[in-house]
Amino acid sequence: MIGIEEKGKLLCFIGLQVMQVLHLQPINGLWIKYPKINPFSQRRRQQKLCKSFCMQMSRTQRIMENISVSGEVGGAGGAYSYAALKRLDQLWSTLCSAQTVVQEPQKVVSTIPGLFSQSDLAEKEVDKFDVIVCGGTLGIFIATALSSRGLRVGIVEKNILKGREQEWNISRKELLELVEVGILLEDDIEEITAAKFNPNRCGFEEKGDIWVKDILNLGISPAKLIEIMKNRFTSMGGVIFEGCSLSSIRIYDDTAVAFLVEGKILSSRLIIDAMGNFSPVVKQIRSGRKPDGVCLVVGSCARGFSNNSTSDVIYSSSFVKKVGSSEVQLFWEAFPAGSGPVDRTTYMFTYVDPQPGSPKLEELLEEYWELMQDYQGVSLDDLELQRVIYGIFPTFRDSPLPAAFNRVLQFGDASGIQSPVSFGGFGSLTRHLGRLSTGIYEAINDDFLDSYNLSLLNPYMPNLSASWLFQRAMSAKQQSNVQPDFINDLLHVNFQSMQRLGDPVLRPFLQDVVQFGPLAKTLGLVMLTKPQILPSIFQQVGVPVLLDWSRHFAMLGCYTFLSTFIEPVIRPWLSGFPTQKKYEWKRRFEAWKYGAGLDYKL
Ligand SMILES: *[C@@H]1O[C@H](CO)[C@@H](O)[C@H](O)[C@H]1NC(C)=O
Ligand SMILES: *[C@@H]1O[C@H](CO)[C@@H](O)[C@H](O)[C@H]1NC(C)=O
Ligand SMILES: *[C@@H]1O[C@H](CO)[C@@H](O)[C@H](O)[C@H]1NC(C)=O
Ligand SMILES: *[C@@H]1O[C@H](CO)[C@@H](O)[C@H](O)[C@H]1NC(C)=O
Ligand SMILES: *[C@@H]1O[C@H](CO)[C@@H](O)[C@H](O)[C@H]1NC(C)=O
Ligand SMILES: CC(=O)N[C@H]1CO[C@H](CO)[C@@H](O)[C@@H]1O
Repeated sequence: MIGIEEKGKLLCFIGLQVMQVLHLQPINGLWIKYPKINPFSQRRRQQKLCKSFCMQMSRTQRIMENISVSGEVGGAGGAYSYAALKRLDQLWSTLCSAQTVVQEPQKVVSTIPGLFSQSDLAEKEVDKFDVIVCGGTLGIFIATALSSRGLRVGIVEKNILKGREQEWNISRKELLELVEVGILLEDDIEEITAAKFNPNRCGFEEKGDIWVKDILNLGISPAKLIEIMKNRFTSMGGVIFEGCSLSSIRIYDDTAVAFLVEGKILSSRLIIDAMGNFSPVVKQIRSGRKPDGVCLVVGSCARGFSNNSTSDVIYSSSFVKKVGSSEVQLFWEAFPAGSGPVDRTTYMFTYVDPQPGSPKLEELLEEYWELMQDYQGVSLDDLELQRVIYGIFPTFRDSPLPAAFNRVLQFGDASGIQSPVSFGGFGSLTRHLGRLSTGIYEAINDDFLDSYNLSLLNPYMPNLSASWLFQRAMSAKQQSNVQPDFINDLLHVNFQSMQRLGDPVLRPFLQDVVQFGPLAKTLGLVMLTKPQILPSIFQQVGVPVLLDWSRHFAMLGCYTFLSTFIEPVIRPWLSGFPTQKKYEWKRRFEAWKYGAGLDYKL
């Protein structure tokens, strides 16, 4: 099979020959017949022709092939070469064209009744651990936290375990949560911070801007952070199996055994699945079902910008736009990059339904090159591109994912605990790490490792479910009768109201935390100031989604009440409860508190 590049070259060659014979030349899109002339100018013309043919290559391909992609590893965006982009687009198309099930998933996990015995494995050597974490990039954090409590932990990572070059953005407040868990030192924060930026803008094209401070205002180097974690983890006796992939898992009554493609066999009491959105275990649990919504992200990091000390947390385009064959609402983010004073990362993202006709990543990138120049007020010719970034983030309405098997727990993006609006996987990890490391440690200590007991660690959270509505509200509907500028308008009204209500309302929201009081106040104010927007909201998201949302909103209120008033009454009795009840109640308290976003302190 010949690749796209060869095809392009072949086409170019054939085209040239044909044109030579016919004496044709393209001028302003018309094919003009040119007279026979001397060989010298003919060669010049030939070069020009070749250039115009090669322009048939997409701009994205030309740009990506001109950037060296050495040394990049997979992360949220994957390995950033043009071939990798094509592969991801292929996967995305399959997902879009599927009915409900993308692909019958492979059976990775199987349950085997009875106790594990070495003789089942024909005397093969087995490494013994308390916990095995599959997927190292986010998994290293929980692995380190559990090691620091004295457990023997192993990590299975299919690449070399290192952070990508592209920075993660986060607030200091969130990093301090890692310090609290005890896996990061305050001094480390300075070391890993590559860029700081303030103020931060929430912009709405043609409507106005809202400025905040200290929101997602640090660019940290994942490479350095992961390096620090890695050293800490191994110094506590942790073992990393790099370049190893999970092949299958067998669950016995007393043990979970992981078989690696490379032939190693690891046994443990608990396996933590931190393999992200596309984890094969998650695919099996969800029976290969297609996601309910998807966020597509494209972007780049480039040198040559001028105004560099501010960031855009979100910037929404004024109108929905046609990309490929569907209408999308585009949003932007821009952050100064740590690699140099005039470097900047800009992202363009959109929420779509995975259905035939949804835009491909390459189509979005083509749009991005054009629009980014207006958005940032620069010309692409003045920029030196360093890397191109893209990713697909699926969401399922029923998140977080409860444990489906004994002894296997989803963690991080695999558990679906991140916000369906921002997909800040690392931000959500920082907030839940303390809760999860304590909970997992207790589960291991007291042997609460069956699926029921483990599910208490990934409980229903009304704040997460309520956020689903926001994603719906922000994704353009095909053939709708709402105004094309509706989404931008809606966001602007909401942000304006939040700003009027002050920091206790605006700040948690911008850090992905949905709370009952602030949400109720914001909605109240929006209805008072702009009641005429209501009918469009109904049309945009539909009555079923709104009804479902009202249920989660009510639960949010309920959890807030339980956490504020009931928990203090029950907590003093906790120490007298039997172990199993104590474990259950502790998890219930956490579900109330986190489900209502009450762990957030201003
Ligand atoms: C390719 O990259 C180099 C170095 O970054 C740059 O000077 C050159 O203009 C680029 N060429 C194209 C066609 O983008
Ligand atoms: C840079 O950003 C600041 C903050 O928005 C703005 O006030 C200033 O006008 C900008 N400067 C330029 C040159 O765009
Ligand atoms: C912003 O860019 C200018 C050059 O355009 C540079 O002198 C300055 O240090 C940069 N500021 C920051 C905060 O990176
Ligand atoms: C939870 O774990 C405990 C301790 O292993 C066990 O006794 C109990 O049956 C489990 N609960 C359920 C519902 O399986
Ligand atoms: C829900 O609350 C938890 C705890 O505050 C927080 O970590 C999480 O980001 C919140 N999620 C959403 C979508 O609000
Ligand atoms: C580079 C990077 O991680 N950018 C992230 C900044 O934060 C927002 C919101 O959490 C994310 O959506 C971006 O991907």
